[in-house]
Amino acid sequence: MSELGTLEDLPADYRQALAAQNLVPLWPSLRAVLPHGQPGPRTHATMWSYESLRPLLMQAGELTPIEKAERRVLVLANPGHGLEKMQASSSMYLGMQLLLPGEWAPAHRHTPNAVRMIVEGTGAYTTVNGEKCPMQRGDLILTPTGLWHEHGHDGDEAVVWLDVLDLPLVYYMETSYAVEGEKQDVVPRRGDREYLRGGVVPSPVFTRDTSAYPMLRYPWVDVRAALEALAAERPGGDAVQVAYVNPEDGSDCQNILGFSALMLRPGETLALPARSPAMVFHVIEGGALVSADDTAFTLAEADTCCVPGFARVTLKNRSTSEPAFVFIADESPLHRKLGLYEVRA
Ligand code: GTQ
Repeated sequence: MSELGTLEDLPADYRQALAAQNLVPLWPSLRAVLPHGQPGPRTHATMWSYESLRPLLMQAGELTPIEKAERRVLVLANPGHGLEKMQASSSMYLGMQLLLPGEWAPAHRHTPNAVRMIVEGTGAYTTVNGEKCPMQRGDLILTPTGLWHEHGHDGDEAVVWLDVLDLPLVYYMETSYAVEGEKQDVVPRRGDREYLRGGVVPSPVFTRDTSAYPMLRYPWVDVRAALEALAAERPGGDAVQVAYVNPEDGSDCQNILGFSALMLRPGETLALPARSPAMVFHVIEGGALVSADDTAFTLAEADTCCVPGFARVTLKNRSTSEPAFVFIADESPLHRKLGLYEVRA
């Protein structure tokens, strides 16, 4: 690979003449946009401790009334992108959202897709296109692109959840916007009950739901039970992991980001192949060591970290007696659709 000419190699008057016509020479920047062998990600492996951020989130509850915030969120921002960009990776946004008893975060809908992973507290709910989805620790609730959603709270303790959105990508594409709406009428529908167990549906009255998002709430009790059942079946060494999918056709539950839950058996270490999408890990139960190339994090319950694409990732259960449960978000649906998905052995 030959050494290429730099901008400084060019006479100043030539550079000025180019700029005056909105022209740029490629060769000084060619290696930056097409680095050799693999990308040079801006995404840094970064960790956010729940124990450390929680007091600041609760303080936001005292400093900023919900009417002044609409969404009371502390964004988990990756310093590699610059904190002001509010992104965890090129395409993923993470936020910790706090809703206090009696509060209401008004209805809106927007082009980015969102999911909520409930971190603590009970009594809150999200209403998505009229379907009221209760929030319990570990539940996953979808608010896909274009669907109305509002958050309410009938309970008596603080409720916190992790928001995962594809906002950075949708914003980059200049397609990000929101529409504000009125309080929704609740409809008597519960996808999480109708699709509660694979292989059986309510009978005799059940209509196949051909909408893009037939299931909006994935209760943790059921996902956890599925992982426990898989762990009992699978030999050690095979990953115990389930993907959150559309129960009608088995496709990714959203278009851009992918979501899964993983169980690390007691004492288990799992080496993942290097893959092109960036990943986010959030501990639902237990503790895990996450290493990505030369960086390692010790995660306790409710801690979150992100790792860049193409990193070699190893997950290790910190306990030799208890399983650990990890929620994973990644950019794989996007990479697959764009033909950019890569796995390196
Ligand atoms: O709860 O609707 O973290 O619209 C960022 C944007 C949460 C939400 C975020 C949002 C929401």
